Amino acid sequence: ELLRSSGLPDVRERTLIAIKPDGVQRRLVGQIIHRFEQRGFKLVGLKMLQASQDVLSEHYCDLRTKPFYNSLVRYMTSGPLVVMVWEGHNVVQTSRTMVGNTNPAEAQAGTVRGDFSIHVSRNVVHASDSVEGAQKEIQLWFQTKDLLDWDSWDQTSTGDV
Ligand code: IDP
Ligand code: MG
Repeated sequence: ELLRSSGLPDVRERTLIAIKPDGVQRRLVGQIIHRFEQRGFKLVGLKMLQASQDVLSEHYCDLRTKPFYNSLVRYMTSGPLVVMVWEGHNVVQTSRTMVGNTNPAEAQAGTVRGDFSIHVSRNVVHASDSVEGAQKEIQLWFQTKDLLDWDSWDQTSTGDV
């Protein structure tokens, strides 16, 4: 169902986006945030942190048996991450499109990975791959109190602060 009874798009969907250590090292934080703001999504949570092995083993639990798993954890703990929750209509699927293919060699130009990376082991950004996955990841990385449910001034009737 695309529209709510108000006629406005359903904006309650949320996804987890993380700028990986290479993205922080390469000073790409601003450009990546800019793309999500420009697209029209709403930032509801943001923090910079050094990830623990425990959180990463949960975050990447589906990949534990992969040959690259240990190097993936080393990469993800090699420096700070910027972890964010973005909200908006269809944000999970649209973010995946904006981020591009896992393998930068196959990521389209215009996507984050297609514009900023060349190798799958340094692909700059994470984006949740399903609505259910996003809910799990958001719970893993954020406490509910740190997600802010704010209204856009341009959606209130008077614009008064
Ligand atoms: P995704 O990040 O596009 O959702 P996943 O398959 O969930 O891709 O893999 C998670 C992360 O694991 C990738 O973003 C990438 O950093 C890393 N990764 C995936 N496949 C490989 C690989 O073949 N070699 C090295 N790292 C990989
Ligand atoms: Mg994934």
